[in-house]
Amino acid sequence: MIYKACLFDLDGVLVDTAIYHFQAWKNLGKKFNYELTTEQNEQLKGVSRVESLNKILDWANYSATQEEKSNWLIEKNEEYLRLISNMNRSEILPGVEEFLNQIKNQGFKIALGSASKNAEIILDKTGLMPWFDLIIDGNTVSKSKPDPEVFLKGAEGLAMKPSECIVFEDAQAGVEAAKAGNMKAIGIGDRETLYLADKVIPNFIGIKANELLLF
Ligand code: B16
Ligand code: MG
Repeated sequence: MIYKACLFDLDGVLVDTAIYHFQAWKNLGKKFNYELTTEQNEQLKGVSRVESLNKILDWANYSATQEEKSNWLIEKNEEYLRLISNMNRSEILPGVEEFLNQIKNQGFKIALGSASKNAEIILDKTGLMPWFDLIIDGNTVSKSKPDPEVFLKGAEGLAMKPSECIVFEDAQAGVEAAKAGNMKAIGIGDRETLYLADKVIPNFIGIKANELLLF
């Protein structure tokens, strides 16, 4: 099988924005006297903004009005944007740029497949944008992972068949989305959590693309 495209999740794969999402949600939790834990934050990875708020309100057992919810989504995002305003190249996860260089040189098309509506801002701030042929993000999709929409749109936008695409994901829901879309999935993280992935690597440090992308 010849693979021609690589589709990357953003948070947890290329950069670690989870710390900023956590900080912003924790601050918001003060409004309804709720202290979000690091374990709960894990469960918010890859989950859209509105679904994240719904989960947190469930955990807090707080029944919010529509108006509260709309205001809080805006406030959380304002705080998140403030927190990421100084992001720069140093926050690209180790080995990522070297890996992107390798696959670009090997002729792979590269797309982003992220749930975040702030993906372009982050790619701009970190200098990752020039590697990407296509951005599919929270502004382009209507269904959240594990629905395969984000990756199927990526394949379609690159004019590739799903079977020609390899997805890189750190969240279980993202790996499920890739498999549901009939794509190969490479998990970034630990094997226990990402057991549905075709391969799992802890990070991109020292990874040889020609070996990893052999299936
Ligand atoms: P935003 P990914 C996801 O990014 C994050 O993991 C998740 O925690 C966040 O809620 C979601 O983006 C939406 O982000 O509020 O910026 O639209 O992992 O899909 O790249
Ligand atoms: Mg992620």
